Amino acid sequence: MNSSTLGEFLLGRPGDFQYENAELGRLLNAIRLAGKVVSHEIRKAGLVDITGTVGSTNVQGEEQQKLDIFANDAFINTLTNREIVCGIVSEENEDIIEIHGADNRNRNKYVVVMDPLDGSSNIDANITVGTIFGIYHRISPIGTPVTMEDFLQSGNNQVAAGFIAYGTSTMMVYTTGNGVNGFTLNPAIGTYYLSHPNVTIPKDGGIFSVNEGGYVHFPQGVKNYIKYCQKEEGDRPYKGRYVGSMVADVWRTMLQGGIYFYPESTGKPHGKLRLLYECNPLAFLMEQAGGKATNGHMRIMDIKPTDIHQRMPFFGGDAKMVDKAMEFIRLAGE
Ligand code: AHM
Ligand code: MG
Repeated sequence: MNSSTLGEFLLGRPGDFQYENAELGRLLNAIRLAGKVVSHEIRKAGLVDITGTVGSTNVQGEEQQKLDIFANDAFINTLTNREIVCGIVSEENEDIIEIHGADNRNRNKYVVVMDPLDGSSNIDANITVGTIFGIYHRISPIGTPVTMEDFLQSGNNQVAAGFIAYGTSTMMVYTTGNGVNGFTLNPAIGTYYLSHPNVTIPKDGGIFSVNEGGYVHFPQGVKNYIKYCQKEEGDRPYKGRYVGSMVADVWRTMLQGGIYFYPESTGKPHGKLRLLYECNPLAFLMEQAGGKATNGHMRIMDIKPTDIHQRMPFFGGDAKMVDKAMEFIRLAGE
């Protein structure tokens, strides 16, 4: 096994970053640190009764925090303190979080979009949850306040993206556009080790992953595709797997192949997943692992966002399987 740590790996790949290497390295360092803090807190869930709702008190009489708020604060504080980021969009905050910098001169170059704790409703059942992040170079001039346009960039402009999964182990998986690498945290010493170099989605994984509970509300093309996956023919029926934590479903897809999708439905005309901080970062990873990510019609990363919390249907995974799903959608005329 390669024993490279995440820190060594970042230092050893100076060509990885389109922009200032040292700064982006520092930014990824901030994210890996916040990930350790959140991981530590999540590992206590159930032990110290920390999964309660905001406002409740624990046995010591201290106010409890929901873990997604804890994670949000941990990432915002860590990113703010490092003086690299001029703004953050988080699933937990309605508005842009502006970071002016210690001297109040808006000198920082990057913006971060994040879902600090995706799938948090799964925590009580001891199921994997994750932090998803995307990093962009700001568009507005340095020295001016961050603007909405800095965040409404298409996923193509991401300079790095990834996730931290808090599962059976804690992992950080990221890309800077030069492939996907995964690092596993050794909790005893607090260090991430390279455990999954150059992740590539296997072809013909034969797994489909969707919340079939929504079947009756899906568009006809999606229904037809699900029937195709279930049909006894050739290498089908495919196996069905659905965790309900996007990070876990996407990571399994990247390791074992297949397709993960969250389509639109009658109740959710744009699906559920958020374009900026769920779809785009995971689409970047999918593509960098040799797969594909679309909204059923076009590449996720080509979409120009119109709203920071915009929702988007998502079909990601093995390119052949995503193409097949899109073919069914096209044939149904949707
Ligand atoms: P969240 O950001 O509120 O946690 O919602 C996103 C999650 C994804 O991780 C997951 O794929 C999806 O919601 C599951 O939704 P559903 O329960 O509708 O299948
Ligand atoms: Mg989410």
